[in-house]
Amino acid sequence: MPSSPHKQFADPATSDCIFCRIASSELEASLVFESPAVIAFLDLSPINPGHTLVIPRRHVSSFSDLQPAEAHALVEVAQRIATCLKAMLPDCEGITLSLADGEVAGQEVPHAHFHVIPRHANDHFGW
Ligand code: DGP
Repeated sequence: MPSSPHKQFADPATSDCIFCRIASSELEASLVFESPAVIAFLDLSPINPGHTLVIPRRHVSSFSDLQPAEAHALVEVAQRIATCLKAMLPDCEGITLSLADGEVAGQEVPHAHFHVIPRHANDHFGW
């Protein structure tokens, strides 16, 4: 399990949240970025290689409930990761940035997160 300088003690209120457990290093994930407010890691079921999730470290279910500074930090990290993915992946010709807010919108994990998805010609991704 990777050690993190930002490791937090488990909060009983969020200990059943899979992304909180990743943020506290209780569960393993392939981290690509971390700061005191935001972490990013590879999606377990990637649509394309490099598919990354960007989450607030604090447990917030809905994007609408983020503090403005948290929302700005998420977008900034998502942009940095998009830039890196385009530079690093030879077949990455573009990026899909998406966020589902609420079950009806397709949100499966109730901890706000952006998907940063590398795109290439003929990848048949139909969101
Ligand atoms: P959404 O449907 O927008 O809530 O996306 C949830 C994403 O989270 C989905 O693409 C799969 C990913 N995911 C679910 N559980 C885990 C996990 O334990 N580890 C990682 N790395 N990703 C996960």
